[in-house]
Amino acid sequence: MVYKIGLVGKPSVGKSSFFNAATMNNIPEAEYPFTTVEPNIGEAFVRVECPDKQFNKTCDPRTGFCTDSKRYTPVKLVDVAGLIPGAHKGKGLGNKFLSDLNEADVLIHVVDFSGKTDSEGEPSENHDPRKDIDFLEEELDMWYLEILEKALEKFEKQRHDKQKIEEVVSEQMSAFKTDKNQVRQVIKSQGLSKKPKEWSEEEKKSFAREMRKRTKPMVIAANKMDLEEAKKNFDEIKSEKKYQDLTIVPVSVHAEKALKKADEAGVIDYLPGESSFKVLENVSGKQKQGLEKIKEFLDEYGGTGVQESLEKALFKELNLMPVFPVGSKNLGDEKGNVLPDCFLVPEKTTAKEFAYHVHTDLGDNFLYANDKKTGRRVGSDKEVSSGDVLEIVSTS
Ligand SMILES: Nc1nc2c(ncn2[C@@H]2O[C@H](COP(=O)(O)OP(=O)(O)O)[C@@H](O)[C@H]2O)c(=O)[nH]1
Ligand SMILES: [Mg+2]
Repeated sequence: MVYKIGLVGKPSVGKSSFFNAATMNNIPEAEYPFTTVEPNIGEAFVRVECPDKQFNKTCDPRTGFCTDSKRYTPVKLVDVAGLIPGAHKGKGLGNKFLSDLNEADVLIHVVDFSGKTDSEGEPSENHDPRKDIDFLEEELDMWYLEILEKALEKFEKQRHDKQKIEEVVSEQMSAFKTDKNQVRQVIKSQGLSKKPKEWSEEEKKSFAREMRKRTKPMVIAANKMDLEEAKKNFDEIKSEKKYQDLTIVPVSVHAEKALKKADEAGVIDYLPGESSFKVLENVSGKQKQGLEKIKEFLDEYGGTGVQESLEKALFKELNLMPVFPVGSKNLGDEKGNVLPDCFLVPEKTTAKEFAYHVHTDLGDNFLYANDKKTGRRVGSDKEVSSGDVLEIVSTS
């Protein structure tokens, strides 16, 4: 499966620009709301360490690409329509937004840290980015709350063959990919009574909030960090207790785009996500100045933040790890391609579950796996590790 990352946020924060920079497509970007009406789905990449070097080989990726053992592995990126306050009531493109959102495994909330756009995405000065961070969370929480209330109504109306509260709620919230165990855990963690009738408004809210946190993991892309005003906001918010638990990445989508364009034009050598680039041609004037500014930015933040946002979403928020399935001969498939595939799998995936990720038949007929790095046999229940190279041996 290819994971899907949803780009969310109010209009004019740079979602489409981010999408373009990460996918290098060209769709409209502008300073007016709702440029993006249909969700745009594109391919972006996350970097993982490729094991080819350890085997003294060069890999032949079936998808994505690999440079110097940095394997760029595909993910889907969705540029979701801009969200404005009240979306859960269907304001703006609210309902459409919410249904697109359901399809994303993880979100990147793009926030304009420069404060130059107001809550609705119109030009402004000194807008507080905290408001945007808070509003998106609240908007999502309200949406979860509404669904919870429907579930509570259903629960109270039951007559015969009563379902448990966690069953009713998890069914109602199935679009969030939850289950009754998770719902039960959340009820417990919030210290809620066994009788939902007794839940106060506050308790319902805290339940909704906790469910949202667990089912919609999120990275905050603090965008427009190339603008003077953004730095102060960033430093302040980063050190505030209220925002400590959030994953906030400093980003300049403009810098990423400029570097990719200069790389394409052969002016510089730049690999997405790197903290530096090499100038290849004699540059002068405006271009030189522009590149110098970007260099300063990279020196300060260690990258443009675009790549880091994608990678934090998958590796920090979703806790995924790369595992490489190979055939029996020379780390290749039947055509002789070396390390052709890279799968991203959740933590605690067992060898047999991994086999199912690769192919249902391999899972059904699983015997054991060979760990190509250690030469050891791996049993079905053994958990795989990040960077494993596994040959799956099956009966068929
Ligand atoms: N300074 C600066 N401006 C940016 C950056 N990213 C996007 N913008 C500008 O913000 C405006 C809105 O961008 P757009 O991608 O259309 O936002 P969307 O409505 O969220 O999709 C455009 O004028 C972009 O050029 C950035 O990294 N730095
Ligand atoms: Mg847009």
